[in-house]
Amino acid sequence: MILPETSDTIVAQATPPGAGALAVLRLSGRGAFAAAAGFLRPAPKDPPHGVARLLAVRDGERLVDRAVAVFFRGPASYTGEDTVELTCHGSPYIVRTILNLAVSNGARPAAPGEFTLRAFLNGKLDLAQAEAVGQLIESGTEAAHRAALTQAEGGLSREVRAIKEELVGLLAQLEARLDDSYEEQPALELRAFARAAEAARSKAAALAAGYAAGRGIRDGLKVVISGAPNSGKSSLLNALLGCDRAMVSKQAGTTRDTLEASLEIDGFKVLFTDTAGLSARAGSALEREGMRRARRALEKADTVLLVKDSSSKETPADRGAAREAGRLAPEGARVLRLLSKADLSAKGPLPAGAFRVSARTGEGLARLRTALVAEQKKVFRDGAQAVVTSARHYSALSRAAAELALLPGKLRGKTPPLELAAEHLRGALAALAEVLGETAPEEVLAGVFSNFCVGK
Ligand SMILES: Nc1nc2c(ncn2[C@@H]2O[C@H](COP(=O)(O)OP(=O)(O)OP(=O)(O)O)[C@@H](O)[C@H]2O)c(=O)[nH]1
Ligand SMILES: [Mg+2]
Repeated sequence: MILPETSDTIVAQATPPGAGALAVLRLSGRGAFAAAAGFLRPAPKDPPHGVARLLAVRDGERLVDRAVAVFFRGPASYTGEDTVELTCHGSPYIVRTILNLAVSNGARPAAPGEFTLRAFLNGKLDLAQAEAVGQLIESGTEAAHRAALTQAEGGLSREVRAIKEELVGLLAQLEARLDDSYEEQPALELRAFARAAEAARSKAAALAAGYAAGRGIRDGLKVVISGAPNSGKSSLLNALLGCDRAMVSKQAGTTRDTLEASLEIDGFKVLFTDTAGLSARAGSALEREGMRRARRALEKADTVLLVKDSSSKETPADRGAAREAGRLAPEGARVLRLLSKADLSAKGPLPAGAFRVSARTGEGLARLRTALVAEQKKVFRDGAQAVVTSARHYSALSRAAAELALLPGKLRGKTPPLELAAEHLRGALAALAEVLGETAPEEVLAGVFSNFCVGK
């Protein structure tokens, strides 16, 4: 058994540890009301649903605190079970004492995410929604919050369910023909069938494709600043951040270690990495190590800012840096060309897609900031649509799309192999069901909920 026992009554503090004005504790399970009645006075008998009452918390005769208690009768609660929420004073001693009282009255301490796990197992949420609850708590920017909230409210689940329903309809058509030994069914309209399957495939693929932006929305967009030595990379980082974060000097080879700094742009988290300049001839072992780290950073970039000093002619180092960026940046990463130190050079025609920037005057920085998050903004443009932010969902949706891509090959010829087509449909349905947790194995559930905090 990987998942915790679900018939017990559980208790945990829902607010962060440490002293605070107030703390919230939660009990859930068949024995939740009885456990609470063991230490609340006057002991609530048959308490009304969802009504807040101020009660005394007593350890035997001793008064521990006065707490606001709310009783929720299952299934009309977050977990779907009988639940008690207690708001007490936020002293670690009071909280510990109440937790002990709950345990001595029949509850056990909850595991991480166990309340939400129960909500999932009791059908209050599907798995995609349950995962979004964890992301909602962690969301630190407006965009991450919006993506998590849409998913928690069932936005992603609705889209996945719609694709599933279409596939179930298609599978039924196939199965009717496969079972049809008396040939009572009219022949399958292969073209219309293939069109419907393609529509479903493209919806699954489009959702999966949103992950490129979705991942950045959740974890922050990784922007790596690269280029030849002395091209103005560290100055650019400082100018973007508006503070003196990285060392700058007119000597080439100033930056050795990679340096990270995060910034919020229009509600999106952006993680900048300043790197050592790339040049063909590294003098010292330290410089070589710096460049090795710079290359490693490039391999993880979502976007590369390729910086070229506009006040000097293109050098072999500039060309080398451009080559390295193209070679090392992951597939799908964007490379933005920046012509730096614009204040020192005459305005000329810009290569397509390039930016003129100056760390000294701030020229071009606003445009650059906007461009950095433009892709992510696009994802949200159509209102509250679902964005895939989890690798698990991305993988399941990609698998569903891949299965459906194999369908057309099984719908051709005089006697198309319909049983093989049905297999691909079943494969796609199974992958989609994983997103919602309908077929998720215990290890997957355990993995999802172990990332939660205790008390959620
Ligand atoms: N006039 C002007 N000078 C700049 C600008 N940006 C950088 N510089 C100067 O260019 C030199 C190099 O700047 P850095 O920011 O250290 O360049 P870097 O690319 O980080 O250099 P390394 O870390 O050595 O690879 C410094 O003397 C800066 O003051 C700019 O926008 N305008
Ligand atoms: Mg530098």
